[in-house]
Amino acid sequence: MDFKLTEEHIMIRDAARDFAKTELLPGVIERDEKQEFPKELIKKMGDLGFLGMMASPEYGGGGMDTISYVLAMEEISKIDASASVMISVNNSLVCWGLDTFGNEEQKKKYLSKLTTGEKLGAFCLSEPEAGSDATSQRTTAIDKGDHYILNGTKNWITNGSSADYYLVIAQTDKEKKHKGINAFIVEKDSEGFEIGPKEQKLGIRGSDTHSLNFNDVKVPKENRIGEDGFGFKFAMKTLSGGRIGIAAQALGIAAGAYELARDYSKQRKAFGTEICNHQAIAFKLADMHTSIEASRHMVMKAAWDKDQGQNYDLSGAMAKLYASKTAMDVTVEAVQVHGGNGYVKEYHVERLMRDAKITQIYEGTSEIQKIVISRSILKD
Ligand code: COS
Repeated sequence: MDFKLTEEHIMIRDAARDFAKTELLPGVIERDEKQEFPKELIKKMGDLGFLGMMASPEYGGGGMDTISYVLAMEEISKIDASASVMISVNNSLVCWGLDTFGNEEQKKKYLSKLTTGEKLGAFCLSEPEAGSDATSQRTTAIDKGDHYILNGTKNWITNGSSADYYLVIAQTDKEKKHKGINAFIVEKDSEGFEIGPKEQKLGIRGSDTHSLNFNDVKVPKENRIGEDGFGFKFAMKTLSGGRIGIAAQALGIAAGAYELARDYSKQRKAFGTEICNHQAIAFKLADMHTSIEASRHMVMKAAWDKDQGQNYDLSGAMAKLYASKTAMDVTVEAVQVHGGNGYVKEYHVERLMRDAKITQIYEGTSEIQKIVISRSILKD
């Protein structure tokens, strides 16, 4: 066993840390308030290689391992979870999905632009009545020979209005249930494609979340990913890796809140001494640090499994389940350590607490992770 990061890993982690501190920290409170994320910042993330970290270099990707990706996700999430969800969706759902399952033409045409930030991607699985129950797709994709016609609505789509290319999951043959589902690449300017209202969210408010409508959208057959009926497997396999990214995001949110609470406790005085000298606070910090360190080990293990070509469904689900609970618990305690200051925006911890909640919901709720985990441990 080797717990030591390589020099390259340290370099990537430090680059992400610097970027988060210099580019993302200024303005993070305003972006949360205004619910916006400027295009220039997305471009900068692309220029620095954060949007296509793991994708193949021949298509403009960074060719990095999953460990590098989770290290960057952690650092960026410490400061701005709205930025890190864009990075996560583009990297582990869109780019990884296309790199792994797309054909040569699709990779040349779409992936090579998504890895560099020239174009942004979105992943469209959830629907008003198909969130956790993902096989119940109502969006239809009717086979018309050389093209499909898409109709339906997708909900809570990250990068909803800012994306250029959308990976859309839809039902082609209802009789075949999940084996009749397909995945498609849909371009933003397709006729009949409409961006719905922006969601007013509790957290990750800087990220751009919309519903999307498909009204007789014509999608060429060459934009289907994989064989006919591969769409549900595509979604499941892609989400399995996505969950490692969200686990790293949760870890970062927790670690960011913990670091703020630790530093605050060393300078804030009460009853004649810094509050970290009171056991009530010191024990909170001990608990926070311990659960963060445990989450970090789980996230790294899942990333390592993926890099080793081992199955990571179980380790990824466990990492997400545990790290997202840690994010929730730690951010609540970080607000508590800050007292009254924790409840106001300029101390950042209240935002991190609001941001933490989504990590227990998206890319599979905690309850879904428990389904994946229990099925996996009980199957033999
Ligand atoms: N990798 C590859 N294939 C997978 C898979 C995975 N990780 N998980 C499931 N599958 C396959 C199964 O093998 C099965 O295929 P076969 O019939 O060929 O064997 C098929 O998918 C259906 O699987 P299953 O019968 O287990 O489907 P369920 O309806 O019971 O649902 C869960 C399985 C709950 C795990 C799935 O619906 C899920 O992950 N839901 C949450 C979706 C989600 O994350 N939503 C958030 C959207 S993104 S913000």
